[in-house]
Amino acid sequence: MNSTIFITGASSGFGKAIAAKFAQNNYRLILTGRREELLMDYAAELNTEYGVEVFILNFDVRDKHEVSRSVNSLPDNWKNIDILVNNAGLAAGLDLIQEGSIDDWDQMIDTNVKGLLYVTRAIVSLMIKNQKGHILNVGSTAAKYVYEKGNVYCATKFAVDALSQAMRIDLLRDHIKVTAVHPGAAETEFSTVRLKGDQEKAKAVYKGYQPLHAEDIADAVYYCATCPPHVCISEMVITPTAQANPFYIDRK
Ligand code: NDP
Ligand code: 8X3
Repeated sequence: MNSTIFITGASSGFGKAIAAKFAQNNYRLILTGRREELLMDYAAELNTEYGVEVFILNFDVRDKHEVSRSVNSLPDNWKNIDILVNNAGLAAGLDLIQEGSIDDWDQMIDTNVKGLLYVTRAIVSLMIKNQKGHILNVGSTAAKYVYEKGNVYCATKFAVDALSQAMRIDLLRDHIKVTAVHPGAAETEFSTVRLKGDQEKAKAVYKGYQPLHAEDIADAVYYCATCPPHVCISEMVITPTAQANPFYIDRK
């Protein structure tokens, strides 16, 4: 049977591009997210284009009961998960800490940190049974540097970095690889979500330089996930050529 990949946040951006990349390479896909209709349409598209099997799970990563119920509901022939990509996440707001919205903070912490933990806990026991697997966590350059108004978002991504290191240690005995992929600026729905639907401000984030495409991150994830069994990429930081880090962008 072909290998199976479980992707959170597959309705948009990186998750969607990762799904396409693995579909092109004949993986069986488990695609998850809250927007069920988008996932259903995309599953049909991938199935038609690449002939791959796709299973949809529709849940909010913040709800630990929904997460475990959804993962437990997988039919037996979908439970041998080879790769988990913890990608679902968001930034909500861009505010000084003294002006930040507590609801935004809750949403980011609950999604980016607690959601990632809930999904990992549900899937890792399936991998441990097989004594193999690969978890790839999507962090960010915001996991490496804190910038003005990035406060809580950066803190959640620092946590993703720390948890990736911790998982790599704890799962060593079970032969499970753990990789953190840390992208820089990429034009997806990310900035529109962060800026609460303000398309103009979101576009301005990427003005004057070539940001990453979601497909660039999909290629990186695919590379990390297809190294030989004895090779584990611990982490990969990927920025646009025009970006050195969150502070230095060569805008023309
Ligand atoms: P998008 O907004 O395009 O995609 C985010 C995905 O996460 C969507 O599929 C969304 O699905 C899902 N998601 C969000 N909240 C939840 C939730 N509560 N439960 C389930 N799924 C959820 O952004 P990106 O593709 O850019 O972001 C993907 C990851 O990459 C995030 O972790 C982000 O922090 C990180 N990142 C992004 C960068 C960028 O510049 N774009 C750079 C570095 C890291 P749905 O709404 O259907 O639930
Ligand atoms: C997204 C990249 O620079 O907006 O994680 O934090 S940044």
